[in-house]
Amino acid sequence: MTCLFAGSSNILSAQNAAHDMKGHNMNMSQSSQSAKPATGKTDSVKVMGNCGQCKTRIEKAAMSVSGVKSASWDKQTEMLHLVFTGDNKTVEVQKAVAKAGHDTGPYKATKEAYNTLPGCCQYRDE
Ligand SMILES: [Cu+2]
Repeated sequence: MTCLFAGSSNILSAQNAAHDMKGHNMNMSQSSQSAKPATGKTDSVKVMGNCGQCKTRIEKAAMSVSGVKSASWDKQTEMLHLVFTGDNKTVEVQKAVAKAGHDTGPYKATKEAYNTLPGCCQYRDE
């Protein structure tokens, strides 16, 4: 009973509000300030890989870089999502990841590093 009553009174006030808006042309200034996080706090980079083992290896390499708060690699998109404690460490992360055997952007794993990967993780078509 209280629910019903509250319900109908809500509808009434909603109608009133709509009416008010027409009359007064409420200026709800929607200055859309794009609330982007400060640059360097997070980043995403493409890292080549195949499987769950790759994920573990890539994330471990990323986490070994100081200033990296969290690292998460998505097998489907092959994107490594990074969160930093301070400055952007993407380049350092990419170097570490390449050293672990995974190509990322301009940083390529050396043949030696690549060859240490288990067969299931060898993502190159050769
Ligand atoms: Cu793998």
